[in-house]
Amino acid sequence: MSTSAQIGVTGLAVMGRNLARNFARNGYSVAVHNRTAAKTHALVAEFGDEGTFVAAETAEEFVAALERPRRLVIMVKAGEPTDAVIREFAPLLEPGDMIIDGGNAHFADTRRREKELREQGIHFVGTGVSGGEEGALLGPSIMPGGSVESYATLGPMLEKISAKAADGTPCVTHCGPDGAGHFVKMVHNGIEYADMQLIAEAYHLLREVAGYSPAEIADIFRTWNQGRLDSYLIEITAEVLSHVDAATGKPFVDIVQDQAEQKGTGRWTVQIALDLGVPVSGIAEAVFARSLSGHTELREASRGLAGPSVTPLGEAEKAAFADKVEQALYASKIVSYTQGFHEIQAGSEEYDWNIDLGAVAAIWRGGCIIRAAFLDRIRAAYDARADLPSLLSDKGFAEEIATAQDDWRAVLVAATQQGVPTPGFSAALAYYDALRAERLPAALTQGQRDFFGAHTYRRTDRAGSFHTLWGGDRSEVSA
Ligand code: NBP
Repeated sequence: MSTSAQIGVTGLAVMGRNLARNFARNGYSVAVHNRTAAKTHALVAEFGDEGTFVAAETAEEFVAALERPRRLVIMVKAGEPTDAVIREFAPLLEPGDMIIDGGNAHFADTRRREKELREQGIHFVGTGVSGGEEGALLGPSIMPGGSVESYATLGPMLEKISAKAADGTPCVTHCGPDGAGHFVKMVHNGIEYADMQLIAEAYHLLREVAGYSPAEIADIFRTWNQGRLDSYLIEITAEVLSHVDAATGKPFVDIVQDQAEQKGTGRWTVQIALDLGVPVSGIAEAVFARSLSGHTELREASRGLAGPSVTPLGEAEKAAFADKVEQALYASKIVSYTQGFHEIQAGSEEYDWNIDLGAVAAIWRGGCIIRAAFLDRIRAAYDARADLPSLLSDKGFAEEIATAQDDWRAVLVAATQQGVPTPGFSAALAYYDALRAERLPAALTQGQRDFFGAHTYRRTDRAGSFHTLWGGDRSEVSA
């Protein structure tokens, strides 16, 4: 076999197959391989005319087909299958070769794999890929980690196959060393969970409080999509809400079971945030909302619990309420992204990744699920001030929230009075109010901790740690 392919893809299920085709369509010669060879042959038979493919049946053939240094993309099921593939291929590779893992790996696994392979001189490039099946084919948002050296040759190829933002910029950036790319992808997915939950709550409010039909709500979302909420998720929400089930003639959204599933990246985002001490309450509520929806027996057992009697708004009030919901959704969205970017910043500091937050916002503008006009604003905020303490510190966002907050609060009052759950909107507002508070009740918490556990506290008026002799004369001692 000739040593000709510029890149290889192993793992040819939906993602790998489409990524391989994307490379080929962009003029690269692509070696293709899959554990079950039938998929390799099917790809070449069906799409061989799209570019240059080199089909390999065995790992040896696959490696032999790649030009040096080799660039080998793994697109298999994340977890043990990725380790199995690495075990199979690594002994066949040489120093300087690159293994690019485009699966949804946990960044801690990526760090481990990168370290092990580095000892053999192999570059392991953990790479987040977002955009699903279609993105993989037409241009995903790509979040590579790994060495600067590997990015030097790999970067231009990834830039070519990536999505392009409206201004033509490729949606790919070298996020940082080892697990940085998969970390950024993890938080991307966490933010995606939050975005979806907030949209779901907006829908729920428009349906239950305002009494709009799914088709009417679809129109409202279409209007919102013309403004500052312009995004892929808002766009597809309108599509889903306007879809009518062919079998029953009912709105599609009414015939789908209301139990949301998840694959785990949202949960990872929250777990890691807990480890890093970053309050991602909006993302956490989104993950919990999905898990609550799946507790069918618990929900069944709770059906009879008392709630307020719901009286939908009158015709005259509906449109004004919808405008308020838009404000609440936008303000809550700013908070979700504030929390997500805080987590990336904290991860970057913890692992010494030096992640450019503005560049991350820029590569999410196209190709990925959370792509949105809004991300241009975030990029501009970080471009204006790279060490921005929080997105809420950006003057533009702060002003928009200042404008939105009365409506945001009014929507939550209505939701509470009508008994419509809004965990995402509520968590976002609580976060906002907590951050801007002059004093938090954490002082009382510290007092309680000192009372039962002598955990000590710091005073507002002088330095040091103190303990009050709660069981004695309640005098204060230095701790
Ligand atoms: P899947 O996650 O369904 O994985 C199927 C592929 O893994 C097949 O090629 C299969 O080979 C291979 N594989 C398995 Br399973 N175990 C293996 C093993 N022990 N050794 C070698 N190969 C093995 O595919 P996907 O949905 O295309 O996703 C690929 C990756 O991309 C995943 O990590 C996923 O999380 C990530 N991702 C997916 C999406 C999406 O929208 N689907 C988006 C972004 C990222 P076989 O054909 O022989 O069974």
